[in-house]
Amino acid sequence: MKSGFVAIVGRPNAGKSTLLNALLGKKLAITTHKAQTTRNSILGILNKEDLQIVFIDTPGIHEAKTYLGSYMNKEAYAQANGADLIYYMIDATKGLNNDDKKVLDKLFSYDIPIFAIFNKIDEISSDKLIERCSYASTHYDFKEIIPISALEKENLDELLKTSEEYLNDGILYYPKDQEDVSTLEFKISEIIREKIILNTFEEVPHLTAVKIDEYKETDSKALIEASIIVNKQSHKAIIIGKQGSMLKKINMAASRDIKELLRKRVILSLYVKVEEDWLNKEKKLFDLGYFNEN
Ligand SMILES: Nc1nc2c(ncn2[C@@H]2O[C@H](COP(=O)(O)OP(=O)(O)OP(=O)(O)O)[C@@H](O)[C@H]2O)c(=O)[nH]1
Ligand SMILES: [Mg+2]
Repeated sequence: MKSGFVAIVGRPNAGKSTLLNALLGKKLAITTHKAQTTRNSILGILNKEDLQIVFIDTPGIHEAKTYLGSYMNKEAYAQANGADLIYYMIDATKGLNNDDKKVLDKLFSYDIPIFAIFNKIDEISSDKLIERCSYASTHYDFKEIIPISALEKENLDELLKTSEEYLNDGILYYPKDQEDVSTLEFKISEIIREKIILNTFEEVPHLTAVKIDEYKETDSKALIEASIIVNKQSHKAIIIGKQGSMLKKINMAASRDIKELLRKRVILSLYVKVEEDWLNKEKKLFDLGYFNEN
């Protein structure tokens, strides 16, 4: 029996959450085309005969400008530091740059095997890919360099097979039938946040959070009340939209996905609340589930 923890880390938008979902064959983490979508670490447990890999999706490491940003970076580093193996995700269409260097210098100091995962190979020529992979292999001590497409599920079998070699004979960390550890409230709040990110622009997605205030379930339906926390009054107007049109759009899109998750009728009520500068208030962040355990 082999088992272990694999942390998926990297810069924002590299495709970490897409990879987690692809490896588990279900949507455990929200993904969008905008950077800094993921804010918490999200576990996905892959169970096979004689194998259990706990994958940990983490927030993209970036230059933090708020407490929330620092929390996100700290979370990513902490998860990497506790793992048996680190996948360093690189957007192959961009390659490694100076921002990666800072992150990698820190990750390599942990003395944990690191794979360079070149993602999005469906969008790049093989010449460019070879050039970028060879740069990675000459400049860093990656144990393996593996090109994949998380979106097209390309080369994931190879990734898994190679990863197994770096795991130890171990114990079962979770029951064999468990695939994730996220609470229902977390999953629902993330679905709502995804719809906000997809429907709003510029700084608004980054300055918005979601909190589930009430959750009631009967056999036939779920009643959910959630607050959308915004940073300032003008953002409240944006999220509500003309005659409530934006909020309605977010509600409809979220309800559809929540219904699929719960497999029952969903009555979702959304309220928009202004909490000035919530991203820099430790207590507020704690209440919203943004705190480091380690
Ligand atoms: N073409 C292509 N796009 C991809 C691939 N993997 C991910 N993407 C896209 O890249 C964007 C970012 O994906 P995410 O999975 O949200 O990226 P992330 O690394 O989790 O980003 P953060 O959570 O912000 O750090 C999305 O639009 C994905 O659809 C891939 O293999 N090929
Ligand atoms: Mg993500």
